[in-house]
Amino acid sequence: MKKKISIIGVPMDLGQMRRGVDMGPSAIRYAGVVDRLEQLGYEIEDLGDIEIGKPDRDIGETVNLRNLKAVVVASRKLADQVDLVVQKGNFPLVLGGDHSIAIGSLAGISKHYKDLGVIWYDAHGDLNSSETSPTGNIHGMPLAVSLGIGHPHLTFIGGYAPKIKPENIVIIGARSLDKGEKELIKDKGIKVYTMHEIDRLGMTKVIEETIHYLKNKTDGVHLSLDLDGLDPADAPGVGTPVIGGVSYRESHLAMEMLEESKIITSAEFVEVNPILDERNKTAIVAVALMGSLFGEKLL
Ligand code: 4U7
Ligand code: MN
Ligand code: MN
Ligand code: MN
Repeated sequence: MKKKISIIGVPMDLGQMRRGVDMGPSAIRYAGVVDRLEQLGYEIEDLGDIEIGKPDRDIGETVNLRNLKAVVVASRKLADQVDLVVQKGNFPLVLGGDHSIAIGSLAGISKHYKDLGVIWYDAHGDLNSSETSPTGNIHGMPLAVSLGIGHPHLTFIGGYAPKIKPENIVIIGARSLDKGEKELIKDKGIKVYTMHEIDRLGMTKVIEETIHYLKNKTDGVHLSLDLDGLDPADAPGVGTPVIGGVSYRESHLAMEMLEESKIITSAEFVEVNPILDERNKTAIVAVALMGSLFGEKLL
C-alpha cells in the first residue's frame, strides 16, 4: 500500500524581502497538485495553510535577522504539524513559502529519525547566519540553522539541536555561495554538487552518487527543493533567480531517480512566487516535478 500524503501549505514571506511568495501554496494548489498525486494512486490529505503572523515591529536583539520573532512563531507551528503527520505515518509534503520554512519542517521531521539525510536542491547554500549573511534574510539561513548554527531561538525550535549532521547533507545545483557559506562547507566537509559538477558529471551520475552517499548512513531523507535551483528560464517565478541553473529535464531525471531509489521520506517545494512568475509556470513546474518524485512515468 502506498503511503498517504499530507500536504501542508506555508504562506511565509517574512524570510526575505520580495512580496508574493506567500501566495506560493495557492499557486501550487491551483496548478493541480492534489489531482496529480491522486492520479498516481495516492490518498491525499490537504491540511490547509499554517497561519503566518505579521512582520516584527521592533528589531530588538534581532540584528541582521529580519522578522526573527515572526519566523520563530511560524516555524514552531509548522514543526508541530509536520511532527503529527510523521507520527501518523504519512508522507509530509510542504508547500512554500520562502525557504525559511525548512527550519520548521526539519524541526518536526528530524526528531523521528536517528540519522536524517537532506538533499538541498538550490542555487544557494542557505548556510548563512546573522554573522555571515549579506542580507539578514532568514531564507538564506535554514540549512545552517538545522546544523545548529545561528540564533538559539531558531536552532532550538522543537527543543533540540542540531537537526542534521553535516555528513548527511547533499547540496545540488549551487552557483551562488557567499564567503561565509564557502568556509562553512569546507570546514564541515559538506557534500556539494555545484553547477560545475553537474555540467561535468551529468545529472545521472550526480544523483547516483547522492543516493550511494546517503543510502546506508541515513534512516530517512528529506528533499528540500528550492525552485531557484532550476534555471530561471524554466522557473522564472522565484525571488532570487540565478542564471545558469539546472534544466527542467535534468530536474525531472533527478526526481525520477530519487523515486526509484525509494530513499525520500519527506519533501518541500519552496520559493514559488506567483507575482514574479509567467502564467503560473513555476508552480506548474513544481507540480510536474512532484509528479516524477511520486512515480509518474512518461510511458
Ligand atoms: B534561498 C543570499 F546573499 N545568500 O543569504 C542571502 F545572496 O532560499 C541569498 O536559497 C539567499 O532562495 C537565497 O541572502 C535564499 C544572498
Ligand atoms: Mn535559492
Ligand atoms: Mn533556498
Ligand atoms: Mn530564493
